[in-house]
Amino acid sequence: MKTNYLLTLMKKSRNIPFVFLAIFALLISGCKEKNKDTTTTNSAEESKKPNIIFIYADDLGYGELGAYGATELKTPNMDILANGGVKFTNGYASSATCTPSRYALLTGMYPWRNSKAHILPGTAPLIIDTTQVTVPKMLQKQGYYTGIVGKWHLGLGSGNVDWNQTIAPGPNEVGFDYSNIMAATQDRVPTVYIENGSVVGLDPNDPIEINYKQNFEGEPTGKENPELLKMKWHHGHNNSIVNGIPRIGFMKGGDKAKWVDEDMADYFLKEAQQYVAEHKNKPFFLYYALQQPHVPRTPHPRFVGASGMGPRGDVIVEADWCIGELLKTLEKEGILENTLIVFSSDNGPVLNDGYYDDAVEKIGNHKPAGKLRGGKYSLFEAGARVPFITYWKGHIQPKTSDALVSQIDLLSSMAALVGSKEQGPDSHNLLDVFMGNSDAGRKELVIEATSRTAFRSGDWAYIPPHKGNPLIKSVNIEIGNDAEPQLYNLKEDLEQQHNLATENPEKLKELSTAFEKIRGIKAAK
Ligand code: NG6
Ligand code: CA
Repeated sequence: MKTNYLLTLMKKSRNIPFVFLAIFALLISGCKEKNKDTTTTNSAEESKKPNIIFIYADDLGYGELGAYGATELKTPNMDILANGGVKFTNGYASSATCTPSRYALLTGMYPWRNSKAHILPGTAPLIIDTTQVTVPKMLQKQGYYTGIVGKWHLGLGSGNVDWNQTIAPGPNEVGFDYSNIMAATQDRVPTVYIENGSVVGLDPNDPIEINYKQNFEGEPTGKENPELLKMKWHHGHNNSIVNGIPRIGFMKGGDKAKWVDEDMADYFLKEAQQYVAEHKNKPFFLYYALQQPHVPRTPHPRFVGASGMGPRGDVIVEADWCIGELLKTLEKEGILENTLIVFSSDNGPVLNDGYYDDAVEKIGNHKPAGKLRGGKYSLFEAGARVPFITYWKGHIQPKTSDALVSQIDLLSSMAALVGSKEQGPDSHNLLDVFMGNSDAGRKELVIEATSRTAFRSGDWAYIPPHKGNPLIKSVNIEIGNDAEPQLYNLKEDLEQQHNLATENPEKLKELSTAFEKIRGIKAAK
């Protein structure tokens, strides 16, 4: 329109100076309009900041999803995410156990930098410093409402928690506006939900006491009262009995507040759905930390027998259903296309993790870790390489990416997404990779497993010498210990069957040097 007007004017007019004036005027008005446009776009974009949801499974292995090669187990909803988003084949948790991985996910800091980041008892104090940058804190500053629903396992209080008073510091002190959590794990006391620092449904006349060293007089235990058990313990897990399931740690009181294990999936799902519905008008962050398929595996009766693999498979089907229900809620509320979902797991798979629950007996041809060696607790690939998906309907195009990414990178990447300059100490901004626009992932990554560390660089994996048993017999998992250094080319040997340390001393030197530079000389124990 403007150009046509200008041409007509030029043709018609013989007054040259007037034409120049007109061009000048139009250019200025064009610029102004452009500026105006940009301002409008910016504020529109701001009010449209995407919601962010982390869905974080507990002990779900690399090979557990249909989209990652599982044929015996059906995971249609996880597959919707994997096949509709970026499915990472080299996506890592920071550790092969829970607490350290969760610590790194939220803080962007390697867990081995914090000597307290190990599998915690239910009585452990909070291990995130309240001054530390965290994903929810960073998002709060960008106008997000932030919430966690599900497993916490990062400690609560500052030591000697009184479970009958407000429990703090906890999630609400490290960036979450809302929290509804289990303190540690499903197999550890206290077996109660804690909402914004208060035990849900606590009867003040039946106060809760917790002790991880000794039992309370007269209280039954898994060890002494096998007749009270509906699930038998295999190793560990023989302290207090709750709902017929023996746990780690001793608990007294709080009867009415105790969770019903079979209802836990429904409970957390409902909380997550309600949270989403209540906060849909503001950008929100939700950390939905599923408890499955961690022990004790207690599917709701609706899912018993659903997998043909016993309780472990059944709770994966249950978790998959929960994800489907949450997706439906996002769709119903009209916010699915304005919500970035990151799906992953805190560590690799384990079958027998301390209870007789048929996980080993009924596994059939299912390969929880796919082709990977090891499992939970392991420095081999199955320990920390996990399903890792970014999904954002209409914004992320489906693809499979081989880029090396870690959950530790989410802090700096989410910061970049929402326009924050904050960064985690070890967190790389890989936003382009998470959005599927680039495959330039990390060059290297340190992996942790039960206080030991190893290294990934390019296609190579290096495991420094570690003393100790190469196999944890009770769980039947090779954890990567060897007196000699190990070096694997994962491109040619994903299964880690051929140690090339002797054959390729140059590569070994290259990786061990790079590893020690990041990790420090104390790396090899
Ligand atoms: C181990 C438990 C295991 C599990 C794990 C934590 C025993 C013998 N084993 O100590 O069952 O609870 O801790 O798992 O008690 S994690 O996924 O939270 O790291
Ligand atoms: Ca775990």
